[in-house]
Amino acid sequence: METENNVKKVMLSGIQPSGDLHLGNYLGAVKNWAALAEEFDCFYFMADLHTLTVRQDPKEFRRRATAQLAQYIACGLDPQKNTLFLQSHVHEHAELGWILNCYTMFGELSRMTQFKDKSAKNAENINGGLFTYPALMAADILLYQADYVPVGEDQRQHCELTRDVAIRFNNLYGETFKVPEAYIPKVGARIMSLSNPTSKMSKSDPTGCVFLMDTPEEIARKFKRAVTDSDTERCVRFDPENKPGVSNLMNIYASVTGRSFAGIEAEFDGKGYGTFKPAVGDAVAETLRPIREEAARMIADKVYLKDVYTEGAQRASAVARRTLRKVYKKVGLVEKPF
Ligand code: ATP
Ligand code: LTN
Repeated sequence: METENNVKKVMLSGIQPSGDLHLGNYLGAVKNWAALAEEFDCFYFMADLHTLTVRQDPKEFRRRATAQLAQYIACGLDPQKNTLFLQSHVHEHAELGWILNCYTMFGELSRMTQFKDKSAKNAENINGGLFTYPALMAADILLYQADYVPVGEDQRQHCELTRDVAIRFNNLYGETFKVPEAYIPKVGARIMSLSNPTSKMSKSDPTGCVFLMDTPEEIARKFKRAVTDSDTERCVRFDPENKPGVSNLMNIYASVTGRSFAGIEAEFDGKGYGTFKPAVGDAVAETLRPIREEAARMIADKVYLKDVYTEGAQRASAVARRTLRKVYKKVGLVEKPF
């Protein structure tokens, strides 16, 4: 039996296979996950049930889910050290998701900015799932009694709602869920689109997006074309308010090279945007090259990927089942006989 002191804290996160992974997903999320495996008990999944809130082409959707798994592994997530799985393979997510829907308020859901953004973008399909999405996300997290949820800045609001739901449930029924915390990096937490630096780089808006599977040539082209600012000084200086384009590129450069903003300003002092943009492109292409090559190798090996997600779902389900059983008991559902 493990004692209280030697049990590792739990990390958990997921990304929707709603498009191919991009630089924002990598710098804001996945890159930071790999380093956590020794210290924490880590669960990472493809949030495929969440992706159904927006209409998908079934064939393409299926391809992306396992391609994303290959990209997780290529980004350094060792399947021996991390539990990697598809959300839809662990039925406890949908089950607890329903129950938590009944403990999440209409007013709370109405305030979510992701819901507002996505309903503005998909005005013809504002479905119930899009609205109640955060209750399923709370279930994803609470099933594993997660301590920390490593995500980018845009997911902070959903993590806060998860905490509120957990606290509400615990107050009603006694200690059931661990109340989790968002774990947000300082640099890279919000990468903006290269073509529109005031909106975030996002899978569902591929313009201005650098994908992990882009070739070095594509990456170079995208950075050369990156929108910079129309200020007159044209120098490389971090000032997100007045120079959003250059500041975004600096954030990216800092994230891939580990340099400070002051160091970057010194490096490009007097050199202007024409030198800076290709330098950022080169640094990004070199960072992504090994990831792209390894992911491509794994995407071709379907048997291997299936072994990984089968084992991952089995391990995840064993943990999720325990929490769900506890919840059934607390709310008064009859214990499952199997
Ligand atoms: P979608 O367009 O489907 O909403 P997305 O590209 O916004 O997708 P998500 O699946 O919502 O990506 O996010 C996956 C993870 O990547 C989350 O932890 C999120 O915070 C992080 N992330 C997404 N976009 C960025 C970004 N531009 N900068 C930093 N982190 C990001
Ligand atoms: N909502 C997240 C994806 C997501 C998630 C989660 C992240 C679904 N379930 C649980 C962390 C923990 C997004 O859109 N990025």
